[in-house]
Amino acid sequence: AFLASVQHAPIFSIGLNCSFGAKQLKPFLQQLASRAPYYISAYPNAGLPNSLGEYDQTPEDMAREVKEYIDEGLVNIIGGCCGTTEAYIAQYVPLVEGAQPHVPASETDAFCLSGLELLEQSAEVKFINVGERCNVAGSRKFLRLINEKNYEEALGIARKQVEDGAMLLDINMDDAMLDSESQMVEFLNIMASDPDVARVPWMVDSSRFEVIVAALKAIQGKAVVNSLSLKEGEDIFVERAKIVKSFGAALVVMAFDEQGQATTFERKVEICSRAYRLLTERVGFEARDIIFDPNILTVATGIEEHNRYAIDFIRAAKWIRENMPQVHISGGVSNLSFAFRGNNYIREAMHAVFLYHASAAGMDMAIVNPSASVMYEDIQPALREALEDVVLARRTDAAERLTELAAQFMQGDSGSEKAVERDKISLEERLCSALQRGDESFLEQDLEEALRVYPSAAAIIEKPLMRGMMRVGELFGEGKMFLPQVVKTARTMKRAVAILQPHIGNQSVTASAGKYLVATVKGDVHDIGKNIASVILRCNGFEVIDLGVMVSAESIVEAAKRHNVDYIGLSGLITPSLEQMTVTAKMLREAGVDVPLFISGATTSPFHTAVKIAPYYNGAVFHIKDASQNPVLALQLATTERDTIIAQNREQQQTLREEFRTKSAPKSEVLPRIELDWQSEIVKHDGFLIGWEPKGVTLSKVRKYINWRTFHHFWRTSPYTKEGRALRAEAERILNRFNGQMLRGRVITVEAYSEGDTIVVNGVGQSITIPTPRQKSVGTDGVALSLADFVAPKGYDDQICLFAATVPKRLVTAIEQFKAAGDDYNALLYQSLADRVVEATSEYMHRQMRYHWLHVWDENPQEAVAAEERLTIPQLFAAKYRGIRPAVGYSCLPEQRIIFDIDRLLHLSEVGISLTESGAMYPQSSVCGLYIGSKSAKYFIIA
Ligand code: THG
Repeated sequence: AFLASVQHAPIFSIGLNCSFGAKQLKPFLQQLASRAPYYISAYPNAGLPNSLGEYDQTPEDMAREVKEYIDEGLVNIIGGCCGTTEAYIAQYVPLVEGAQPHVPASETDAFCLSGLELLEQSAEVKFINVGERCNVAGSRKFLRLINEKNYEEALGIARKQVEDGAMLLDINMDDAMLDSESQMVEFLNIMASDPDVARVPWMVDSSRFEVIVAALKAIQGKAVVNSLSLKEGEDIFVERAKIVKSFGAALVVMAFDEQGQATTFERKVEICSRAYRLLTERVGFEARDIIFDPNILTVATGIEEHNRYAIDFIRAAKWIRENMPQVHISGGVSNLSFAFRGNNYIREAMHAVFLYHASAAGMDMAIVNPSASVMYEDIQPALREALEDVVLARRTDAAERLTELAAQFMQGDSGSEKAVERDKISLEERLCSALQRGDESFLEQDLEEALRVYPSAAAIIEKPLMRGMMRVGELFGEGKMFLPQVVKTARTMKRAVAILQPHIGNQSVTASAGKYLVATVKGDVHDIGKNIASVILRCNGFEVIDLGVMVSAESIVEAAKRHNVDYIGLSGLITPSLEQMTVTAKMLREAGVDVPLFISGATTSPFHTAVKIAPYYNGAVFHIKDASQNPVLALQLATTERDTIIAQNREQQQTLREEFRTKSAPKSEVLPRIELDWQSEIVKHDGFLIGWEPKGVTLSKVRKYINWRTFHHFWRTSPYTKEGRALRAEAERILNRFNGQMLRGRVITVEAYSEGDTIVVNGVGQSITIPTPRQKSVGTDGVALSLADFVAPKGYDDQICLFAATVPKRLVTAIEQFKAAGDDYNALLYQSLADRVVEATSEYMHRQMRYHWLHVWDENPQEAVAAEERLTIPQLFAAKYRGIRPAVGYSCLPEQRIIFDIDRLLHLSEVGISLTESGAMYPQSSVCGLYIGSKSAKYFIIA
């Protein structure tokens, strides 16, 4: 995309900001040098930064690499950026003396447009199709959505066209009832926010030039203007074309002039030739950026003068291609078939026939409905002949004959191709693939058919549906399917079972891979990992009994016995849940349950499982690191490998237990600690408790603080793949709906001092002691750290902040509603977003607090605030600010119960957070912790 913009943007200098060393920059420079018609100035870093952010290359090393640039003629100016000094630059002076500077590449002849990505016409991409559906004059639905300001669905129309293969999108807001100019700009800005839609170049379609100019200002890539014509004479045409050229856009010219629309071959040719001369001679327009539209007009209307409209377009295309070989030829194809409105199959077939002939004549672009699927080759011969009679004007009665024939092909919607394709595959295949694609459009119809074919409803679940689910499980295991798709699949399965439910009655469904009970233990509300595990288990053919969150040991025992389950999975996030898991394991043993027990959740570990759970249970106990591993292990246990796996696991746990005994032997040595100069470290105390809340601040404010990397990590997608981009776009659309929701959070400043490995906080009339365990061994700096090291001892008047944040109420309600409706996919998606939103909120709150604090912290407040303002979002994510923000539950702040003490000072319920008996926060997307502001605190790594 960068190369595309360099090549064609109407600008003279472009900076590319990237932290590259000379070696890393070189391949990029080579591409740039061979393709861009510009002089190049390069100033690489002294290599890539090492893990400390320093640059290791010497001037000599770097000069060696830079010499290659000069020898290959890649640059006109050479310099140095991060890590370089005069000593480096001095090395380049002899290298450039007498050297051959870079000669700018000549501009390519290829026709290029760009959105976020380059669209280049080439031997492979000869024909460019433009999506017509974002047009208020051409789509009733789009017009309605724009009128209702339902931009989300309107954007969906744009996205669907790209999915259907549109390489360019036409956007038209010309409606008498709309303020076209502002409407155009508003919608383009929304389109720009969707990475799938912004990927392709855009064509701005308006008969009003002000609208076009406003649109061009809102577009970053190389766009197409649709259109100008000679309707208002040469001067206006030339003046406007100059403006279009100044934006670097390509231009559609319609075959209109002062006398009106060109309908005949001669008039089309006459107007296009005249426009061509004006553009190339008076405007200096590149011929390859000109697109002629010789008017596609409606045929088969019953009016004789219309009979030659199509053939005259085709002939004109041929003439233009021969006489002005560099230009492009386009047209709005759907106009052709207005006479057959209501018969989409005939319309699509007519378009296919027209494009077949017109592209052979030289047409290389078309505005079309990208979802059209009728192929020239697939049209029945008799119909094709009738269509060609019309398009090529071969018979005077062509229109009548086609009208007669068309009735047989009457079809309301353009689902034609789908229907045909579906007929080709077996029922079982159809059901299987519906599951795999998570597509419910024909589910009911296919299941009805299945009920007639299969002996029972249960058999349908056991055979085709389970097979589909198993295939999904396999594909996911092989990394060929993505988590979001898998979760969607599970939704389709649920829907299928719901449809079959009335027919199942008392029949038992048996093809299950086993019964798997899952629960988040008592005192804990975190269920996102557990929910993913359930979905994946279902995809692998397990019958999942999900007991939900905060489930007591008694309920787990009761359900395990009642359902006679084959596996039990316990999940929990906070440290008290570890204890609860032990309690549950013991109670299961007492009840005589000994099926394999799976332990998972953020604070669980192989160590804890081996030492604190396995000894208290009769069956095998496995620690699971990743939710998606649940079914893998369960399925393995169902094979003959079972005994070996269990024995291995038992052995490993024995080793861990022995390790634990030797490790936990009391250590006498006192580890070296850090010594800080408190005078310069701490926040000066000003005697008052400060409280702050993001009052009246909406979610929109914190969207830029959302760490999307973490989001993609959760969903195991890459931000750069199609799946990843689709997921991100979906997430952004959801957030759009919550933009106006109020943030919820609170920060207070309290007096604090350290005492050994604890921090003592003095609130109003309350004193709390926060245990901050010291690291068990020394780090690279030779000391063992505790959070308390960064709070001054008694007598220094130090302060820290306590904070808590949660997500807007409506987001929580939405998650609960999806859960209640059994919609796993949306529940997970919203939950994973809520987790990011609360993190973003605490990032924002922390930043606000630093602003308030910095003037008391630093000797030079202006500088301190300015430095803080300069931090980029990635720098914030990398915690490059002053101070740290540990949250309760991290190993440096492990005591969950301190949350009850913090609650007494912060009053969490006023923020919207409630606590379980174990100190878990509800909503589960909540955080609570400390801001510690001492200067050196940033050296503490919160893990
Ligand atoms: N040349 C150029 N630009 C153009 C056209 C052209 N822009 C507009 C138009 N013509 C191309 N776009 C469309 C869009 C939709 C339809 C036709 C042309 C269309 N719409 C259905 C109909 O009217 O039957 C609407 C159905 C619905 O409401 O969904 O056919 O020629 N340069």
